[in-house]
Amino acid sequence: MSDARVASLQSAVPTLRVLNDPADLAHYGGDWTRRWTPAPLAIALPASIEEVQATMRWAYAQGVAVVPSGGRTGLSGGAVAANGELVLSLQRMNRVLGFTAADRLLTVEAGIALEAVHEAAREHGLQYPVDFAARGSCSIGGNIATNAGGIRVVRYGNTREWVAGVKLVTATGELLDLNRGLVKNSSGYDLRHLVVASEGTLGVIVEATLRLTDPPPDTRVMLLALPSFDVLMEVFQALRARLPLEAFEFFTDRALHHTVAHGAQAPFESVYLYYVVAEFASAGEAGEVALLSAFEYCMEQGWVEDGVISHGDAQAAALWRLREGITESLAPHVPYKNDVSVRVSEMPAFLAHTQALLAAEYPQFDVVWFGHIGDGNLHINVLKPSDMANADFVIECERVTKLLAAALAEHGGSISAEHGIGLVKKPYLGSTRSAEEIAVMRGIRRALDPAGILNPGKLFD
Ligand code: 2HG
Ligand code: ZN
Repeated sequence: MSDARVASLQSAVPTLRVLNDPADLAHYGGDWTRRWTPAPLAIALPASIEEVQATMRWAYAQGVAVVPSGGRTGLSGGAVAANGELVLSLQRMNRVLGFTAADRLLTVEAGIALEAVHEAAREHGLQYPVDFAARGSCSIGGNIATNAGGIRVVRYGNTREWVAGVKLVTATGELLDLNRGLVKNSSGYDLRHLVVASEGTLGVIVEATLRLTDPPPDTRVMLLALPSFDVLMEVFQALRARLPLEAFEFFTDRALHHTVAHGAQAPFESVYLYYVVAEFASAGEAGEVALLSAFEYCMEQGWVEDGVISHGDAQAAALWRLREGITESLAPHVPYKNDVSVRVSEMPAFLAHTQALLAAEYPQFDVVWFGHIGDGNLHINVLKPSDMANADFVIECERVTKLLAAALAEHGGSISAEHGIGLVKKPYLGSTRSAEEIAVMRGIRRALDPAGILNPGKLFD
């Protein structure tokens, strides 16, 4: 049956590269969650918009479900194909298509890696400021499909702010050219923004036009060890008031434990409860004076237990590794991930509430907290005890997520800050969105994909 379908696809789109040997199905059918067993029908690797359109026309006519696929670095199961879907990988559509200096706009195919976008922007003396650790593997299409955030949101905002245009192939194979790089366009619904964070349920993103901006003149990185989260929030406000903040990230002693065990260099002789990695734009002597005086101010308040400011790129990179290496260092421990957000002002209360809750209910779990302070975004990774079976661990972690969802409802937060809902958080969407809102979302999905063939089962059923 599946062979007949693959043959039918191949004859409908003769130029399309189609893979279906077991190693490719396993490779393209999963993502970084590694929770579902990949079982796609086949993998389509189009090289042009026309091939994407022809593939969608075939899928629509045949009633075949399609999973749009980028770098598959997602952590919510949004790109998993475990039910005989056709994976439509944008991997071969990874070119830079053009740059216009007057607009400061870069047009790229959706399968291009985030890091390649950074490089292309640099070649024009500009920057694309969305950035995070998966930059080398993730694709811009996936970034848009999840409204990816990362480490510079406090200064530059999420991916959404930088998308000036999107080309989308619909479930029926039509091509929509949304917003076309315009700055002002008050001509009805902004469908481009609907596509951002749609997780592959409204169409296949094939091309994006991205805004670029000036890079900071020079940056310096600071690592601080702090005694408590309340102090950390004081430091955040004091530094933000005094310096041009580019990033303000935190992690706990447990996160440091894992990155050091994974090969990172311990920054200080002692271990402390909380750490901040902050980056600042710093130009010339005035920048240096402002940096030192802000640092001294924090010391004088008695907030800082230990601290260091980077001198040179190598040291800055080493300090960043302590934060950016966390996900990789946790991977061997089978982490169950939560990616939540509350208002920045609500973070201390939310953290105190949930830390106490988890310590009381789940003392056996190693829970690793880190994230993006300036964005109110906490990553809560629960690690599997080595003597616990995988299936039991997942059941326990779903309970943890239920506790978190209830706490988030109380604190006015969201069950997904930047990773998306996918399969992992689908049962908890209702803790963040009202029933009426979800009904509107379903209606929008039906309008764009009446047969429900695009990424079915993701976001909501
Ligand atoms: C990060 O901020 C990423 O490093 C990954 O969003 C978070 O691994 C995680 O839980
Ligand atoms: Zn993050």
